[in-house]
Order: sequence, then C-alpha cells, then structure tokens
Amino acid sequence: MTGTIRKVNAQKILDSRGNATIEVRVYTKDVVASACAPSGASVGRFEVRAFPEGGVDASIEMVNKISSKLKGLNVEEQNVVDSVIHEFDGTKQFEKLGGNAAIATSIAVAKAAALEKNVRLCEHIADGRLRLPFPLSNIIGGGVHTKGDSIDFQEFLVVPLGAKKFRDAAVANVMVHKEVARILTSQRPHYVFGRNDEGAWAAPLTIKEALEVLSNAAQKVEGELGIEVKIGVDAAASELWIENEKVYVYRKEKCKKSTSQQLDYVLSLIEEYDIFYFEDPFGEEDFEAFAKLNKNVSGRCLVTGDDLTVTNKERLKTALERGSVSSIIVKPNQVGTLTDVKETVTLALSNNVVPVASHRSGETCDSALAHIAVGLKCPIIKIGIMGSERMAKINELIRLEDEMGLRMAKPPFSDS
Ligand code: 2PG
Ligand code: MG
Repeated sequence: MTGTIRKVNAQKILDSRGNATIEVRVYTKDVVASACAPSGASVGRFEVRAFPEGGVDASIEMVNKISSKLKGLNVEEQNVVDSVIHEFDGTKQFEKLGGNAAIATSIAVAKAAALEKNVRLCEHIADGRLRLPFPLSNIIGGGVHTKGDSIDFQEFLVVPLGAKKFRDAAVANVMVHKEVARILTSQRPHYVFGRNDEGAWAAPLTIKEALEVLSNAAQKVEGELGIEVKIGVDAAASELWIENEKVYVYRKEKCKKSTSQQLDYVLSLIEEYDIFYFEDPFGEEDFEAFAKLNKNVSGRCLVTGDDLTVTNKERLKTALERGSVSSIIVKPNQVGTLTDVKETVTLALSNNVVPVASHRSGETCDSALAHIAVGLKCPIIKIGIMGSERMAKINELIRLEDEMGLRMAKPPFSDS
C-alpha cells in the first residue's frame, strides 16, 4: 500500500563539531527519506537523553530493532508511529533508544509522508496558513560554545523584526555579523578573532562590552537597511549556577550573584540595552525567578525558557501556571518525537507564549528545522547566520519564500 513503511535503519555520521550523531532512513515502496539529529553542549537536565548507554552505536542497534515494529505502519499516521516509538522505548527520557534516534525516526517518517504526497515537509505538518519566521541569530558567543576565557553569557543575538522579507532579514543578520567583526578588529587591531561552535564571534569581552558592540552594529545595520534590528541574549544560566552555594558564578568577570542579584542585573541589562529577547536568565529549576522577571518586562522583552522548559508540555504547563515565560525554545531533540513537539507548540500558541524553533550548537545540514518552524507557526527561528549547517536552514527558508511566496509571521508584541 502507498506509504507503508518497509524498513527503518540508521547510520553513524558526524555533526558540525565532528562528534558522532545519528541519521535515520525510512523506506516505503516508493520513497526513501532520511533525517539527522543535532546535539547540544549546554544540555538541560530535564531533556530526554540524546543517546543510550553505549552511545550512537547502541542507538543504531535499537533503530534496527524498532524497524520490525514500525514495518507495516503508514507514514501518514505520525501519531501512531510516534506512540510506537514511545512504547518501544518505554522510559520517560528515551534511555533505551535515545532521543536523537527517536526524533530522527519521527522526522524521517514525516519527510517520507511529504514525499509520498509530493508536498513540502512544512505543508505536510501544517494546519492552516504558513508564515515565515524571523531569524534570531547568534553574533557574539561565549559560555560552553566557545573555547578559552570566554564571555560568561552564552549568546548575544539579533532579530530583524522590521524585515518584510525573510531574505532581507537573513541579509540584515549577516551584515550585523560582519559589522561586529569590523568593530572588534578596529578596537583591538592586535587580536585574532575566531568563530565558535555556532559561527558566532569568539572575543575577549565582558558581557557589557559584548552588548555595546552588538548594539552599535545592530544600529548601524538598522540605519543602512531601514529595518528594525532588535537584540537578544541567551545567558544559559544553568551553566553558571552552583547549587551548593546557591549562586551564579561569573568566572570571567570574577563575581558571584545570588538569585535576587541576578534578577536585578538582568533587569538592568534589559533597560540599558533595550534587550528584546532574554533566554534562560536563571537556572533550569527556578520557575519563580523567571516569573518575577517576566512580570517586570511583560510586553517589551520576551522571557524565554530553554533548559527550564525543554520543549516539554508538562514543564511548559508549570511555567504557564506560574507566569514564568512569554516565550519558549523548541528544540525537537529535547523531547524526542514530532507529535510531542507539536503538542508543546500548540499549547504555547494557545497561551500567547511565543515558540522559537531552535538549532543545537552541534548541527547537521538537515533543513527540517526550517520546515518545522514554518509548519508549526513559530514566529521566530533561532539559528546562527554563519556556517553551512546553519545556512542550510536559512537558505531553505529563502527557497520557501521564493517558491511559495510565503509572507513573514507577525512579530511578537505587534498588532500589525
Ligand atoms: C542553546 C543551544 C543552542 P545547545 O542553549 O540555546 O544555541 O545550545 O545546543 O548547546 O544546548
Ligand atoms: Mg539556550
């Protein structure tokens, strides 16, 4: 029958950091579809496990085993496939199969269904009107994505919310990236600058220096293009938190902050630099501190959960009850199946929480994330702007814009 799964298998490939990851292939009579899983470096405690004990090889063995359970199912029935994946694993955290194998299988099935129907992946997973997301791009990087004496916060980002076309938005982010390099090299002519895991500039800066350089570059590009360019931060604060001492440790800046000092500090940065987007300002268990910040900046700055919510519906429910976030990161491999991703995004959207489809620091050239963002109506996609593995998603969105004539999503906090 059309769309019936004949077999599923997997292969060990390398990600953008050169680390092993998994690619899964799904075969029907007429099509073969494959999907690759990325990997994080700042991994949340509540994410599913990327690989089981035994790593990628053990995961591949498991995919060979799940093949007989998926054989005979139809690629159209994503829910059924995803529940078989859950049942087969039997653990909450995908400890047996590994979340990376689970998500790669789930997405490969969706890709096969799209191929069978001769439609694009975003059209297959969508219900309703398709819109293009605004690219939120990492321009200056620190934390665990950057080697050496790196900036204490992980990411300094921009999002060109004034762009009317995705292509213009992507170009704006590229221009900010280039302008930051120009400013840095003119300020420090004797340094050599390099790019980190996500293609962001690695630079010997303090947090405020990074924000200063980023703001200046964003303003310059804003003036040149006439497009509003907002700035954002991912503090990845779980990486700074020391549970025993109940403090955030800023290794580079040589200081420690209690939770209330962290709140004051984040608030002061939002005010001073007009920050539009703030991800993981507190540790992954602190729904309360998130809520205090969210209340203070509501309507002007997105307070985004990543390690806090881990694309998990139950954790999002807790965040909603407490008013902790106005936005959440959507990383498919944090949760393991496309059905889980959809449920989390639907819950977010129906509560006016902005879902931000997101890459991982270790990526592949798979462009499915672009389709997931479009198909599931995420108004923002967090994706770097340099490196082929990031460009694979950017260019896919440019293609979707050109070929399908899609329009941009509505920017958060706007009535347009
Ligand atoms: C993050 C991500 C992506 P990682 O913290 O948001 O930028 O990093 O994939 O290492 O978790
Ligand atoms: Mg993050």
